[in-house]
Amino acid sequence: MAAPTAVITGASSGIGAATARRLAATGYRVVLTARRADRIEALAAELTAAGQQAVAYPLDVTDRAAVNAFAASLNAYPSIDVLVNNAGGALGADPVATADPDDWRTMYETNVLGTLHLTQALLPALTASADHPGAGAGGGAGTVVIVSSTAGHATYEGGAGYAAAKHGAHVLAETLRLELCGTPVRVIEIAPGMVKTEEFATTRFRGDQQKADAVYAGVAEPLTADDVADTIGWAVTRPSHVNVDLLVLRPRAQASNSKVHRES
Ligand code: 8X3
Repeated sequence: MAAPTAVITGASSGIGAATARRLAATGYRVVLTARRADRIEALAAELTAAGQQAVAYPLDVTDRAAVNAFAASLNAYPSIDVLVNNAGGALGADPVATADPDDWRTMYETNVLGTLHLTQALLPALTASADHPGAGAGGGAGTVVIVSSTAGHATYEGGAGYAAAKHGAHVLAETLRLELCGTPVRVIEIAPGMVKTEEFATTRFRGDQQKADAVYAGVAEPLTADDVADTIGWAVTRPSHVNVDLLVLRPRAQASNSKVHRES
């Protein structure tokens, strides 16, 4: 049987790369997309050398024409079974009074419109996909994963632009699930809290390492990208009639967006 295919956006680092590794190890053929070709090509080569199936496709999720061309290129595969909308991220942590509208625009474009582009472009293939191993019988079993955030469910000071975008991603997931009810495609939202990755906070603070480090200061064990990938891998490998609508995960030391236990 041909391996099921999973498309992962933002696969160049962090949660996206970890998810690609996890799904490839589970037996998926993974299609890695991100803007940075060198990174996804290196990861695809590494997975391939380990006997797994991986290809890289450089892609900017905000470029609709490029996303359409990418979707057309996937016709070569027997099926597209899983789409993990992971590309996104935060820019800035300024109060509403002084935040940069350009940051907000970029966050909306990547976190919301990027997810919309990929989902629209791949939905026909996901709807037509054959059941993956372990799934129940049926004519098709596609899975859309949306990696949102705890910022998609509550806000915090300095977080309005990011929280607004992630609330948008959450609403997209909720609405899509309603609209696809009765079709063989399920919609899974994974909402991570504090995850320490190599780039999330440094990108948010534009390379200011002190500010980035302060996010995790004193937190014994923030989540890792692997923790989130493990959860995504679990959710997508449930039988196809089982839908994990929404899964919120945080480190034990974080009880809410703003209540975090820090060792002094
Ligand atoms: C990341 C969670 O708290 O940095 O999506 O907004 S937070």
